[in-house]
Amino acid sequence: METERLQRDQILPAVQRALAAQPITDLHTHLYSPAFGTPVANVTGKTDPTGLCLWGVDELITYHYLIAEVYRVVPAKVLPYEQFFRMTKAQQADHIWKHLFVERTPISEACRGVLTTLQKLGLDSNEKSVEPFRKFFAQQNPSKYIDRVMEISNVKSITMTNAVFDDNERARWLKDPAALADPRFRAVLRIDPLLLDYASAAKKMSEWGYGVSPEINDRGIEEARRFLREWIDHQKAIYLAVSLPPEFRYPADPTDAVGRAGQTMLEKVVLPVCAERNLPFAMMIGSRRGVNPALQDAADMGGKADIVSLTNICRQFPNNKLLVTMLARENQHELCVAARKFGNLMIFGCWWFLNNPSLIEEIERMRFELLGTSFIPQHSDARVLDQLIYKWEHSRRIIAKVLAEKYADLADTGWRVTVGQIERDARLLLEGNFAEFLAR
Ligand code: FIX
Ligand code: ZN
Repeated sequence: METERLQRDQILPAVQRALAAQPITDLHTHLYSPAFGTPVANVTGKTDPTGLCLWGVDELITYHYLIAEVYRVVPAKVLPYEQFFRMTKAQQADHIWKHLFVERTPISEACRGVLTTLQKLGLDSNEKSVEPFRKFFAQQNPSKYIDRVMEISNVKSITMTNAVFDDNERARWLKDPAALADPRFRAVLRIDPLLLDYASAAKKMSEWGYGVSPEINDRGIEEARRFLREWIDHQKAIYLAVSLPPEFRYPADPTDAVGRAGQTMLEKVVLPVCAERNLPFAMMIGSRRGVNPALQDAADMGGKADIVSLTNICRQFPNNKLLVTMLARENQHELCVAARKFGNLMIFGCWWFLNNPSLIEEIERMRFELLGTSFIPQHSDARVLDQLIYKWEHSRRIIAKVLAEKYADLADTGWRVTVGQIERDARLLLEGNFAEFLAR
């Protein structure tokens, strides 16, 4: 069976089966293990209002994607932003459920995601209120619930985003790092301020005891390297990461002092430490922060970024491994072409506003055509644990459709398409390419 030629009508079901059976390594999420504290009411009775481990129906419904969407329906003139953010989580969820799920049809991808998640958990989403769902979630034990979500979504490894300049998160890492260890979760050292706002990063590093000054000098560079090395060890980080605006340029404009400080940190601190530890550096490029700041986490949008800057980095730092995703649809083709030129560039995911069926389909098709199977098609970016269920269910379905078309095209040439090949490719796409890139 493994090596038998599949008939045309057997291809799609075989691809769907292989992708469903393949355990996933999710390489970029904003999820945390329960040891980071959970604000969600649960059977253990232990809650932590500033905890980072988010799960459950109120978190699902108040996802920042849905906050943005409810403001299209009930504008700020009717419900001022400050008033919304002063409401409790449950009140916010009730407001969103009423306006997006009861009084309108929940067609958008973010709305549909809540419905898929509830369905896969065995809940009927046809409810006028959130209350019946709350009862189900209040009975869960967070750690066991994580196992259940991972089983339903077939995610075997969750990669966190650990913002070292975030005071809440940093305090938790310093308190008891051993207590944070959880084999289901792996850490990523996220360092945005170091590249985007050197002045404030330097101030913090200096307060924390590193010999870093506002003017960059040799000692400061060595101390910033020490800071990264110590935190890589502390978190056991598997890569370092940054999210960059569309305006990011390498090399920076000589008149842009902030950009030049970021360039020095990139060239002299971040990339050398990554190379020395053989860790990838992830660049997520194209996020324009705070377009409507009153929307808080929902305030950001995207913009077209500069591919030449990326190819400059790939060329000048051949000993660095770069994991890259770009937010603009307009950047996707040139990003694929760049990946053909540089073996140290691994492209991943359909990020944020691209994580919609129509765009995933177009992007994956283009990637298969330009790169074969040598890329990482998706990551979830889940902020709420339960979102693993829908983000992966929806993406898997599209990847299967596109991949099956490609096998059918091969079958047309007389090539023998087999289950063995399909399973090998499913492993590469959902787990192997990332694992091999880390190990390379
Ligand atoms: O920078 C990032 O990692 C982004 O993914 C997030 O900041 C963003 O808010 C998000 O949740 C996108 O899906
Ligand atoms: Zn993210």
